[in-house]
Amino acid sequence: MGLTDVNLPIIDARLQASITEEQAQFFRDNGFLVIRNVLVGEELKQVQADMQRLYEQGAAGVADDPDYMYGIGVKSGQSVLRRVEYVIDKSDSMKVMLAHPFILRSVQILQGRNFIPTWDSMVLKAPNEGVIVPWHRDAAVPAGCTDPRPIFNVDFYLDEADLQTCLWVIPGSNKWTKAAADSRCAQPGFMTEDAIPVPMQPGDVIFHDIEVLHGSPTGDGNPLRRTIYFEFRPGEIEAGFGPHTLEYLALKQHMLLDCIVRRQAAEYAKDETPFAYKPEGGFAICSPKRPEQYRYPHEAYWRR
Ligand SMILES: O=C(O)CCC(=O)C(=O)O
Ligand SMILES: [Fe+2]
Repeated sequence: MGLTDVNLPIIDARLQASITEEQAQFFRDNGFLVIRNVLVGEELKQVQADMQRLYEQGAAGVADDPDYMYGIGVKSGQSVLRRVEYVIDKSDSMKVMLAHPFILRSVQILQGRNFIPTWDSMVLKAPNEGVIVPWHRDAAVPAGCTDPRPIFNVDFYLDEADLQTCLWVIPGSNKWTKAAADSRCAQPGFMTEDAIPVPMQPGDVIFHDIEVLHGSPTGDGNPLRRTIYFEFRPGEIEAGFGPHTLEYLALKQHMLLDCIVRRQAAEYAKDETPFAYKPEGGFAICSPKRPEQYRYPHEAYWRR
């Protein structure tokens, strides 16, 4: 069997409550998983509208705010918005989305009950700027960690990604050595012989392991593409190896609990069974506290 002959599981979030054990194993083996129809109806509309506002605000130019990150447009040579950090702080529909029960139940299957939400960002492909995202890993597993549970991003697509512009992944590259991954990333151009494309519709989600190789080509005349990245980590890996302090983990757990309560008050989530976050052992929460903020800057909580 060739590298790219993977049998993608077909997962529709409207038809099951979480990923199955078999689908979880596909993710562990291949480093990615596609889930259709996670955001639907009113939630999709609300999230799209809020992120459109944020995109337009950012695209107009936000000075002196490190949360708004710009690059040079390939076509225009102008400054273009490429990323916005801490989107949960910037929009209520992002707080509600963090508590999506299908997603949290599935994260729990892969990471255990003590999972922690870490990064939350919007990644952008500006219209017509043909930005290429070269082959990369998002991050390395912390040094010294041998815990096999995956650290991964949940990518919520708010716009279509067609074969011209979509993400490509190399199945199984999450298991490669650093040397093998570095050598593949050093190949010139955006080579796809050993990769598969992952076309997406608005509301679909990709789980991608931080160590799976991925990237996207330059699409000629590409439309705007907005993707929300929520990263999750097993609490035991964070506690043992960082990169954040223990204080950060507790703050983010309270933030997550608050977002779960917020979701229960959202009209568009009223018919669903909420996720029950029940961390245990040293991660157990005795009394939930209202979070003081929704933006805990990573650099303020790095370990020494
Ligand atoms: O959305 C894409 O095409 C890739 C973005 C990406 O991998 C990243 O920003 O880390
Ligand atoms: Fe990435």
